[in-house]
Amino acid sequence: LKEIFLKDYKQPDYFFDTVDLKFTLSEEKTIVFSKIVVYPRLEGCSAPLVLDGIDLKLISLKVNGDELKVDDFHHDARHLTLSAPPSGKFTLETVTEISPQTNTSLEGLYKSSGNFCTQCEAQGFRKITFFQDRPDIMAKYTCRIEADKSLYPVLLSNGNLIEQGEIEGGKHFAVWEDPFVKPCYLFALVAGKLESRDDTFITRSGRKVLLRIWTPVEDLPKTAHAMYSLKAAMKWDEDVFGLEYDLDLFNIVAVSDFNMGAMENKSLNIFNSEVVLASPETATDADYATILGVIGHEYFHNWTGNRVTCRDWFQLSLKEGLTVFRDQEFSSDMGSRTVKRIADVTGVRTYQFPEDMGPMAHPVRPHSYIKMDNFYTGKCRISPSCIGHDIGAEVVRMYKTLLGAPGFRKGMDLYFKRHDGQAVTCEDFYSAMRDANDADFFNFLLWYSQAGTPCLKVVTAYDAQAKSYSLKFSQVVPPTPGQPVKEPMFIPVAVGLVGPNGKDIPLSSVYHDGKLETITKDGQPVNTTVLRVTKKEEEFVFSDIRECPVPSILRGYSAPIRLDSDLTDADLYFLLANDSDEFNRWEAGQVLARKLMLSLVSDFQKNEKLVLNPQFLLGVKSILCDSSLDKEFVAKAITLPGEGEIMDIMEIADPDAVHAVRTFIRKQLATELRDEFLNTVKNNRSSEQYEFNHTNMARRALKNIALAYLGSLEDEEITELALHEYKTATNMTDQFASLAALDQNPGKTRDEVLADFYDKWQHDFLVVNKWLSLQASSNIPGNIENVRKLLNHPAFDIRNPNKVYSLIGGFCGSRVNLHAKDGSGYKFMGEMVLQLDKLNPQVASSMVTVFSRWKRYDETRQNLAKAQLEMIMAENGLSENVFEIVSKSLA
Ligand code: B3K
Ligand code: ZN
Repeated sequence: LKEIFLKDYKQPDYFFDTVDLKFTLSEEKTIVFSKIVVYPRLEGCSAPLVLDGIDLKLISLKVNGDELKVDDFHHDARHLTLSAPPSGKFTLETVTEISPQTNTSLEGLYKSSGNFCTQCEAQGFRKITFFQDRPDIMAKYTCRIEADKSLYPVLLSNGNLIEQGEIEGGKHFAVWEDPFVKPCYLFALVAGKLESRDDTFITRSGRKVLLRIWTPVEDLPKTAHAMYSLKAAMKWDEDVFGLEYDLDLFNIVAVSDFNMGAMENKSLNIFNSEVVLASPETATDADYATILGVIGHEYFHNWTGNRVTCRDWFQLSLKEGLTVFRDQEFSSDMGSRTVKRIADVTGVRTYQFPEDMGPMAHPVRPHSYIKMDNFYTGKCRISPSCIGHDIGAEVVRMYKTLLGAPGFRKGMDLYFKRHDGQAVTCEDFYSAMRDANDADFFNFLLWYSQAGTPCLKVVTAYDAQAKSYSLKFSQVVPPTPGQPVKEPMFIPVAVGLVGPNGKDIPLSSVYHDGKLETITKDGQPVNTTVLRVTKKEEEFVFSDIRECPVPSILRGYSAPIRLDSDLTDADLYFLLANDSDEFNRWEAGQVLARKLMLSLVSDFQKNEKLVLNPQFLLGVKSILCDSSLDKEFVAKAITLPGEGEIMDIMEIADPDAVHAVRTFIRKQLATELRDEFLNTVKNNRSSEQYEFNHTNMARRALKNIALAYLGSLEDEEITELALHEYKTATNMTDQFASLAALDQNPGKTRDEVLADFYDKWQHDFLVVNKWLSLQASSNIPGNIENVRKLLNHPAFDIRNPNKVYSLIGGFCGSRVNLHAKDGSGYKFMGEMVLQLDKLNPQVASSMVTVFSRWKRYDETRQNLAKAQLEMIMAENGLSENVFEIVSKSLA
């Protein structure tokens, strides 16, 4: 098992000019014919040509039309090496046999529900044919597909359809030509029984683009929202970045077996059906929002990823960070910016920060990897709504924070001007941003190379006499594997000062580094300024501040760090009520909640009686009852930080205490605010037809969080209410929320309503997955038994990633059951990882991640988790994916 290092990157000795592929698909095997025009990078090159190839049967190998002699090449389990290729340009023809039918890894060419499809990123193309499987090999492709016409009436690949017709024996063929150069990870092929929803989009220069979303015929009605999302994304990219689609056809195919969310193959995006299909009856608001974001994401890759791609996989963030940033912005513009920001920051805290604290901690641009797929971080490790690389998006966001929207746009324009059609690096993006704006980014590049979440401490002081306000920053970047000592980072800190009247104090200058800096914009004072914190310790002093303000620091979460300020509870309540930066209003509530939860956790551990701080209760009440606020914002603001987030800030993570405390606070709030919550439910019911718009979604979000709080009370009136909501629901958002409210309390009603839900929806596998995941993630003590039973339920299938993420991944959602002190949760996960690894290493490795931070727990749990890791490590034939995570965890 080989570790690959960034520092070892070398340009390839040979480039590929054109790649002509032919696939003959059949039930037993698939034959892949490939004809590549190869040329050396440097004239007179005599280096061997090394091709990647895994699980391929080589049938024939020709150079310039002649079959190669056995002595002239070497073939092993991973490579095909031509020891002395001809000098100059030559053609390389291979014929290989593969077996998509038995490919359960869902990487390369495989079958899903009777249809053929591909997944090549990051390194799946080598499972299709012999190739230099690396993104800096960019070539022009044609692809001919031959298959049985009745079984596979639709044959798709990248680019334009240039020919199609019948062949004898009931077969037919299609030839596709992609006019753009691309790396092989963007190659795609689909063959099957599919129908399409068609629409058109006229680009701003007048090009008419045919848009087609392909699914099995029965799912077509559920593609309307995806089509809406696609058209919205195409328009948005033109409006915001001036980027237009570049072909006459754009295809999306939905498949039910897919390792992650979707894949941006050139003009043939392949999607996990979970992030395409939606109807009001079967999909929740959250699903609708995810679909919008993922459709946007994959579409935006056409420029950021496809037209300009990565030189090597270490540069993943070049395309993923940037494209996630773009989809975040798109969703913000389509809905509520604040709510989207809150959701994204919650994502960073839930997925990125924990990773930064564990053995897989790595910089945005890793220095090495064993299996690249392990480096797609964020939600994608555990859920099909993966669009990976949230932290990379935060880095891109910082450019925009520093440059402003127009400056950022200038940087993007220059990036495309310089690099269209190229495979480039993170520095190239950095340089474009810098050069287009003549900007001084100091040591900003450290964000790409230094791992760990920086912690920024702030000490504040008001000098009434001098009328000045000082912020003293000190930063620490914690050590991570292989990086014991860190340098201070360049942290953009957006700051406003809120006066006693609750309004922002206009700021015009700040004293820093011995100089007075003007911070006006167009000659006018500003409400928010971005401080450039670059040193280990550093002070900024605002002058002419006539009254003692409360500072609003890190507005909009201007950098992906942990902030530790000396603000008092009173300051935080003040910000919660007054901050003009809505994100920081929410954040003030979160900081208060984190402090409260931590102090109750310590009471719990000391066996003391838990008492809820009355001021916190009042804070929640005033937000809940403030009708001037956006309802979705209220829903977010009254949601407590997750259990994982609290465990992360404890010295020794204690899942039982954190769960007990979070449950206690929820129940207390529900008891004390029972009437307010009841009114909230009653006043926010849906009366109209389902619509995906912010107002309606916000109303449902508020109603359903109120119902969730009430559901924590084990009381008959509430059960009746929730049952009523369940029965009268006209959309899945409301139906599922009431089911989840009832799911909190074990007993007859819960069992009945779960059974009823299954009865209703057993024909719809996406809805059934929600049912699996709700039960699996239940905190009911001993729920592991139920989860084990569900493994044998007809609705479960271990070969389908979505089902695994729902049931096995869902189980990990219950911290108390996963970390049960009898070791039952760990044992279960250990068994599952081994089973999954034989079928699908990518899915297995996403599950094994639950063990990676075993050192964060008490000794008993450490020993139990370590035993599972060792058991997995001892297994023969472990995949590279799982090996990498387990070995790093044990190191
Ligand atoms: N680029 C893909 C992710 C591929 C993951 C490979 N294991 C999807 C996306 O970025 O949306
Ligand atoms: Zn992506």
